[in-house]
This record gives sequence, C-alpha cells and structure tokens, in this order.
Amino acid sequence: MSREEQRGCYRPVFAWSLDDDGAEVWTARIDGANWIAAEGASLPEAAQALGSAARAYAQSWHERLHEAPEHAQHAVLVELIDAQLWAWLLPAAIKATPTFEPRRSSPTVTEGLDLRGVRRVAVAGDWHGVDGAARQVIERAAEQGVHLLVHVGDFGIGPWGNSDRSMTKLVDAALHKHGSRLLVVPGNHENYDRLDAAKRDREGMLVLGKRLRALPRGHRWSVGTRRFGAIGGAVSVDRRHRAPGVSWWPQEAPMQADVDTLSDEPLDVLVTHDVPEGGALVKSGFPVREPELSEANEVRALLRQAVDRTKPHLVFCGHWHQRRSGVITHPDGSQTTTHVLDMEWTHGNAVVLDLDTLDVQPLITQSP
Ligand SMILES: [Mn+2]
Repeated sequence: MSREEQRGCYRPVFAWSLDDDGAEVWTARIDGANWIAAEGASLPEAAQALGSAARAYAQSWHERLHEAPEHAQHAVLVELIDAQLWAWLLPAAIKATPTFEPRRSSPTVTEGLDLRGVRRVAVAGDWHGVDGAARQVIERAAEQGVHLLVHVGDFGIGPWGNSDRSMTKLVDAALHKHGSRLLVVPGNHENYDRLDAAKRDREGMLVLGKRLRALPRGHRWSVGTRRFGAIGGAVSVDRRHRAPGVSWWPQEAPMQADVDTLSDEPLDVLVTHDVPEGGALVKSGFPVREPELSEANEVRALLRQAVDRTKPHLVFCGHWHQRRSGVITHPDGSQTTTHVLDMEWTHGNAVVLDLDTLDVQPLITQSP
C-alpha cells in the first residue's frame, strides 16, 4: 500500500444530533482510528476538540504507543497529525456544515422508555414543586423494588416566574440515582408553555429529562401488559390570584377533543388530575366562586365521560389534597375504582399498584 493509500484509510467524520433537552450536539471522530473522538456544542467546538484529541494521541504515540503492537502500524496517521492536522481536518468539517436549518428528522430522536417488563408502579399525588417530597417517594419506592412512578399532576413543571430552580432537573437526578423512571400526567399548576414546546420521544411522550416524561392529554401507553390512558389538567379555582404565563396558564383545562383523542378502547388504568364526576366524595376546603365553579364541574363531567367510554378498572387522580376512593358501577356491571391521592409529605400521597392483580397498597413514607 502506498503512503497516500494508507493516509486514505483515515477519515475525519463529523455528525450532528439532538440531546434529551433538544440541544445540538456535535460528535467528531477519525474513521480508521475511532479512539480519537470528541464532541462539542457546535461544529467548531467539536473540530477544536478533535484536533486536541488527535494531537494528544500523536504525543503519546511518540512517547510510548509506537512500541505497542496495535499502535505501531499508525505511523502514517501520526505523521499526518504532526504535519498537516488542520489542512486535513478543516475540509471535512466544512463539508459537514449544515447548509440548511438543522435536520428536523434527526436520526437520534429520543428513545422511548422501555416499560415492557414492569410489574409494579408507584402512583403519587400533587408535589407542587417540593423536590424533597418527590425524592422521598422515589427513594421509598426504589427500596421496595419499584422503579416506575406515575404522577397525577401538580408536579410543579417549571420554570415558574423568575425562579431558576428546576423541579424537573432535581427529580431527573433523583430518578437517575435510583435507576427509576417517572411519567407525569400534568395538573393545573404546571408551566404549559414549557409542555407545549417539549420534544416528543418515539412513544409520543413529552421529554422533560432523561428519565422523566409528561403525557399529553388523550395519550395511551402500555406498562407490562396493562393499558394506561392520560387526561391531565384542571381548572385553577384560585386563578384570579395568579399571573398569566407566570403562575397560571390558559391551556390548563382538558377539553372534549382530549376525551375524543383517548377514544373508546377499554383501559386498565386511567390517570387524570381532577376527580371524574361521581368517582369519589371530595370536599373543597374553601368556597369556590363562579365562573370557576362551573368550569371545574365541566372538567369533571368530561373526565366522567372518559371513564364511561373506556371503563377502566382503576382511576388515579389528585388535585383535592385528600386521600379518598370510590366505585362507579357501569351499566354492564363492570366497576371502576377511583383513588384520589393526597398532597406532598402526607401518608396518602403515594400508593403501589401491582400490575398482575391491580391491587393498590399505600406506599409508606414519613413526614419530614
Ligand atoms: Mn391541582
């Protein structure tokens, strides 16, 4: 093989993708010497880093690697790095520069979470951005061998106002620590602008972190062999005390179209934020005025319609900050049991659902 042919065996490669947060990531490597690799937030950054990695390799080669049998053969590559590094790397980098906007159909759309083997699920009620309470539930569940959690909303998806504290980042880190995953069915106290802008994974779930997803209204998914459905959202009965786009979002309440999206196929488990009408006896701790009262009742009627159409065995919900349950009997004799979960730092905040038996048991937690 001529020297020129030997040089042709090494080729700089630059590739573009999106990470889980939707940010651009550039990777760079030398084809034929794959251990020389780097990445960066931009193409120039990745090219710089690849240049440094190549120089570092050449230096180690001169110092000791030339004696190693698997590296001795790369003398031509080292010569190329020593004499012509940028004349060699730059044309390849320039060729990789996107001439149009970044490809929308990127080959690295976020993978869906694999939920096929899951046997038990922890279901938790309103957390309102209290990451300590979230961490405790995630930890207790993991101790009991439960690594999938479903949240019924008022999770506290931010950003909220000017706070740069991120509930989603804190919870994603806790999930990582315990090898767990969490699916949020949004409530009314969530930043809907963030949800509307979120990227979807291959399963159609909204990506909030590596291990954290939110479920769009009307979304269906499977856990093990069980069929789940989601209709998040509710009316904030205190919205007149809140600021639009800062602590209140007009997209908060579900609509008829969401129930139609969910459709009539039977479900095992329906997850909502508010309680479907007739699902369980709940009582507001304070008087609610019109028009919020009527709007909230309309939402509960819509959720009841979803229950009547999908006849789930179980409904999990929250919103009322109390632990209640109730049974709806359908005309065909089948029954739906509704579990209303309490708020953060309470014993009624979380339960464990056994997917084989559909049995529901409290998840034992402690007050702080
Ligand atoms: Mn709520």
